[in-house]
Amino acid sequence: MKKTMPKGFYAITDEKLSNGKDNITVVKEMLDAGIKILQYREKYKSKIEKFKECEIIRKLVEKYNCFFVVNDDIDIALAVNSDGLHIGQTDLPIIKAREIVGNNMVIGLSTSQPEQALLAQKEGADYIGVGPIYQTFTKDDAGKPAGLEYLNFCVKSIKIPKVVIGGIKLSNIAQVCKYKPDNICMISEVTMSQDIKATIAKIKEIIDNCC
Ligand code: 3NM
Repeated sequence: MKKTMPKGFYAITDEKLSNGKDNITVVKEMLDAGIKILQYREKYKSKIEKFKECEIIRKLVEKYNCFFVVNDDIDIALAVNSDGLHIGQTDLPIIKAREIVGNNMVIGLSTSQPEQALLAQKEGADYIGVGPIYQTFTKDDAGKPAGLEYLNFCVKSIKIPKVVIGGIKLSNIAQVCKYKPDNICMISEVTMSQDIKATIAKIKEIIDNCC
């Protein structure tokens, strides 16, 4: 059965921005901080390295009852039986991805324009990524911010859950919260923080009242 993705803070890995720590160490800290959704996102490792990390993470998330999403690699998502797959505009179309993973896996698609969001919904995505809201240097090809205007469009016109991302920090999270998105992602604010547990506690305090 397809699991329902919880609302609230949506955590994502980024080893390059983890103060020298490896993905597994960061994931453990995030899980200890009580995250309920985790996306494994790793742009600089081989398939086998990513698969091995995902196998370890699969077991860890199980213990913490955390929803697990694999970014980009549809084969790894299937191999470790993740709860979700997150893809981008240059990956397989949603319809093809759905044919491959079946109906039991949540599929999310990154979008930054109204036409992309409308198409994602039409083609059966389970949620859309909405971003980048602000400028970010975490994603190489993030492009110019889509901004709060795009978030406003999605909140008003798109029925499937909206997962906001891109340049979101503790300092600007309140602006994003006003739109009541389903989920909020922050990568560098969390992975680069000296105390991941304390940072996530602060984030959850704010987000739990808005998502
Ligand atoms: N996707 P940070 S922006 C992975 O707009 C990713 O689809 C984006 O990292 C999108 O929280 C982004 O450090 C990077 O800005 C977000």
